[in-house]
Amino acid sequence: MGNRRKFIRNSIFGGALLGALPSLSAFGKKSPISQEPGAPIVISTWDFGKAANEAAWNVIAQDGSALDAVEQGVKVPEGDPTISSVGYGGTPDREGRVTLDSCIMNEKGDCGSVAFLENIKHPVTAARLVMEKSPHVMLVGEGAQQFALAQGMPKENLLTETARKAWQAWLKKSEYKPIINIENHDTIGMLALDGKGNLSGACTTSGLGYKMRGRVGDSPIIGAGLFVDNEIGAATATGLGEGIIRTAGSHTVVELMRQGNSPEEACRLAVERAVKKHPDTYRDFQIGYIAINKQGQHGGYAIHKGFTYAVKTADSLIQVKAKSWVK
Ligand code: SD4
Repeated sequence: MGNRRKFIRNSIFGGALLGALPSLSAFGKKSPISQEPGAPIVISTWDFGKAANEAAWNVIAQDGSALDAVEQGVKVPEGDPTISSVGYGGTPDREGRVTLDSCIMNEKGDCGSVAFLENIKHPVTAARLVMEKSPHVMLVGEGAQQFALAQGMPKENLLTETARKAWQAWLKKSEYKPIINIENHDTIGMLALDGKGNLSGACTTSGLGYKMRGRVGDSPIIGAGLFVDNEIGAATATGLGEGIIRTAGSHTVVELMRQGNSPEEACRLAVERAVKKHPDTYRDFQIGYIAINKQGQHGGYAIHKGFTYAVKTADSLIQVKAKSWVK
């Protein structure tokens, strides 16, 4: 076994032991333990990324693949009814229906996606099934649901009582506008680099609260909400999907890394592009990107303050405050 591989194994299993100890929390600081280039890492958007990263790390620590890790990781917020922006318990559309968007992509460039999907609690698993069991990349709406059911996924009601009551209160005014940073209960995008040096990513959401029926955001769009290129790096997005799609956000971040930019610089330049594309409106909405490169370096950047992401390595689990365009 080569030195690098040995190091990776040791750091993974060292990390598994450390996992039994309380998580290190260094909000807003760099990782207290520097990583060997190429050592495994999992990052994901917002504060709920921490619990999701732990689940993903359990896969990586057992020498599992980045693909399995990101699926298991994002299933945590998908299944949590208290999180109002992903999966079960998600905020419905303006007609009171929970419709989910999700995608997944592996190191080979294989990808799968579902959009406008109803009554399936784990859309990321449906997206993976599209990737692995269908000849297509993307299925939407009824067809996506039919496919998920045919693959053995259960049909479930995803509208919780809390979400139903909030929707009914919203109906009284029916004012629709994006709320900057809907603090820490937004889309989860997750990226992982595993012990074999492979990258994968997943992105999953219930989309903008009280969106128009049929609206699909960036999260299930490969290249917008997520992009992985195993030669270079991976990126994922959160925030106003329309702005992310218009600038092919995550693909742009990966291409900027290909040009030699660090993950943070690539995210900053992609945010700058979105800001310039929306000169009259960018102050009213949030976009946040996170990225990792092949060396396992990570970075993030957002239009506005308040965007955080969680970083898990063998030695630590930290929450990072991303820098922002608007200071
Ligand atoms: C969307 N980007 O549907 C997603 C959801 C999100 O703030 O991140 N909302 O546009």
